Amino acid sequence: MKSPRLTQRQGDSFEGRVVASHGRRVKLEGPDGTTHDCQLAGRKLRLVCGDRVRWQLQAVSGGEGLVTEILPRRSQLERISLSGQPEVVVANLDQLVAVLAPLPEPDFGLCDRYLAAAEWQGLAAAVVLNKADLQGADDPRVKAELQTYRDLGYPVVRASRDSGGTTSLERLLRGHVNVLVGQSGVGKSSLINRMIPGVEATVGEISAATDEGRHTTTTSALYHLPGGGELMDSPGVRDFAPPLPVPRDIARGFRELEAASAGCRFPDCRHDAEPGCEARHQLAAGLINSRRFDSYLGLLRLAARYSGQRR
Ligand SMILES: Nc1nc2c(ncn2[C@@H]2O[C@H](COP(=O)(O)OP(=O)(O)OP(=O)(O)O)[C@@H](O)[C@H]2O)c(=O)[nH]1
Ligand SMILES: [Mg+2]
Ligand SMILES: [Zn+2]
Repeated sequence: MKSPRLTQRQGDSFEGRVVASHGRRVKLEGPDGTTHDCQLAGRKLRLVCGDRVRWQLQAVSGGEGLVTEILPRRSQLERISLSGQPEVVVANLDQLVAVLAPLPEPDFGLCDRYLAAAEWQGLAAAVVLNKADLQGADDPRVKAELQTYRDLGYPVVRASRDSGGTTSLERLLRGHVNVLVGQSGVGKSSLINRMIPGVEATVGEISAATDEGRHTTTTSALYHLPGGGELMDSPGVRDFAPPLPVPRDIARGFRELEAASAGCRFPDCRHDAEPGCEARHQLAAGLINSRRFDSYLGLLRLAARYSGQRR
């Protein structure tokens, strides 16, 4: 039988999608679902999971081709790296899913920053409380914080390793290109293993997750969901800082502030110390969650500092 591959020649060019990225080496998936190990041409090219590329059939060490071009990204999730530079985490996604768990202790400020990054990028966003089988999942504080996200319009679902424990999450992810983000040890890779048959993403013990500098998942990978759509795993973080917009745009990352700002006296109100601020009024009346407001102020101060430096 004639294989289409026999008709391909060195130098032929194809389109592919990055499904795993390890520095200069990437695994690509073609439109027909076949995968190809490739290398990056040139030092400047930086690829992340979800990227669409052009590659050329060519004998390279440990691979079958060379990626020559990255196609325009329709969206991306970025963070500030330890060296202070913006760094793309994953590309061409449409939904960010922030994963929390009773253990390690949930960092809701981190969750707020992820949700703000999603808002600035125009991505849909949702929150998952994983390990719902643990007692801490019903802690009143955890429940109250999750209700705050729900009240803001974010889908919030519980998930666990119990049978049927990922049904709501699967419904939420279906048809989207999703990324799972969150602290190390919340169970992102475990969720992937449970939802996607045949996948064995590495899962770490919780002790490893709390150990400084050790993270189980070290690179991102893209998986296909059985019900349609895709899911990208990402390495867990201890902290996440998105690249910040100018101070006056920070509030766009917080739905409650966006809503309140129509009532503020000044159209460019930063909800800081301005008179006639509706957001401050709602905060004082207990209508805006003060922890969320603190998350906002933290980002506002940071943005003000950076934009001050630039001048
Ligand atoms: N009780 C309980 N434990 C879980 C559940 N899901 C995952 N775990 C445990 O949580 C630990 C961490 O799981 P991982 O899937 O490696 O976490 P991760 O978020 O991928 O961690 P990083 O790759 O470091 O970011 C492992 O010991 C899992 O067995 C769950 O639903 N319930
Ligand atoms: Mg992991
Ligand atoms: Zn205001």
